[in-house]
Amino acid sequence: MKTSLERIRNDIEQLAKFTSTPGNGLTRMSFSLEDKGAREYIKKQMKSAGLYVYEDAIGNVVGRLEGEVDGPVVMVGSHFDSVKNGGNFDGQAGVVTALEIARVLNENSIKPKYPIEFIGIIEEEGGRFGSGLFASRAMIGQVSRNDLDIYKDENGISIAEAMEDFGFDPSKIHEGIRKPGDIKAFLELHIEQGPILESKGMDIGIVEYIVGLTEIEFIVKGRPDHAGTTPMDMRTDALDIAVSVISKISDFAKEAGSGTVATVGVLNILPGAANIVPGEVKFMVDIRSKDEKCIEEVKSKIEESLLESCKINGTEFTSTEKLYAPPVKLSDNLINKVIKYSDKIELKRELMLSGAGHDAMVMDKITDVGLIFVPSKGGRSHCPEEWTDYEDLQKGIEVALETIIDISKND
Ligand code: HGY
Ligand code: MN
Ligand code: MN
Repeated sequence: MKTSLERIRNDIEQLAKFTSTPGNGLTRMSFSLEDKGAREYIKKQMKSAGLYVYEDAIGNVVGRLEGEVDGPVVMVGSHFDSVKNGGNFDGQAGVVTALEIARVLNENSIKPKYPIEFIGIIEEEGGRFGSGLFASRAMIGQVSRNDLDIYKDENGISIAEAMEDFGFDPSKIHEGIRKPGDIKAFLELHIEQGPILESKGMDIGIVEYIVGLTEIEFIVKGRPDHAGTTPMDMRTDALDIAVSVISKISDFAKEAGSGTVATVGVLNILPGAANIVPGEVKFMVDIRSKDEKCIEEVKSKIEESLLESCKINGTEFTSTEKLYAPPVKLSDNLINKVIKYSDKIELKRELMLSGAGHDAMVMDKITDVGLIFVPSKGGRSHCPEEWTDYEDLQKGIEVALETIIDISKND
């Protein structure tokens, strides 16, 4: 092992301190105080690994190691924002991978042919602004200046305002765009967030496919009325209408097959008082499948069911797709390299489908992408119980190190 277990453990433990919910998992929203703390830690580690450190126009933290040629960069990293009350490894494991690779290259004076960029990516979860895969989508030019005014947090602060507060100029967002050809390859290490590797006794997962996903916001209009004086047959209860559809969504997913999943993780009732008939209900549906047709099938069943229920109640609904990412097949070139180095280190490996979305699925639009999984204890993630043994993380980092050395030294 060329990497240091102690440094890996220390990175995870230090990063875990930058949370707004100490004692109840990791909560690190983009452009927040916690972001600031984590960002400064990452920058400090990058500087001490001899990198040229900068923040791009999107707000990502980047450490750069020059190569012999001024060619396309090899990029390695992951996101450093989190979900609410999440775990210490989601995204963070991939950032620590980048930091540790940078340190090993530095202490062994390894000079690559191609420049390497080690990146801490913001707003992958969309936890603050409801805009998942934000920074990677911005990197490939899929986020406009106008979007920065539209995406808002629960206090109505837009990404543009939050960026300005942080010292970034939202009008310069386009300067963070990477064109096809700018990046030679993008490698991400991530925790599996599922039970497969642990249950099969595997050391690492090599991702072949990432499921497609959509996140849709539905708003059902009702009529707020007095809960005590309004007879049941005179109500337009937005919650009644929404629940009559929400209760069918799990079956819609099962009927679609191909491992399709659907989740309602957000449900807001307005005005939100015990003695007022719900006047409006907002709920978010997250639908994922390796088959795009299944995603479409579940989405249209929900909309048809809502249309019917609203018609019966003389009301209406709106649906807004907040995020869409099609399923992707990752690069065979990188899959084969990760296989080669897993075998060299004699690790037990498994080719996999990722049920979680990752920045890798967006970067795939402009470059070859590789995604390495390390086991999650009990398959748990997006919760304070999320855990990966440091020794397992280190094995994955060793494979990532060998892969990065290979692709940054060879054409
Ligand atoms: O939702 C996801 O799959 C990822 O954690 N953003
Ligand atoms: Mn996540
Ligand atoms: Mn993640």
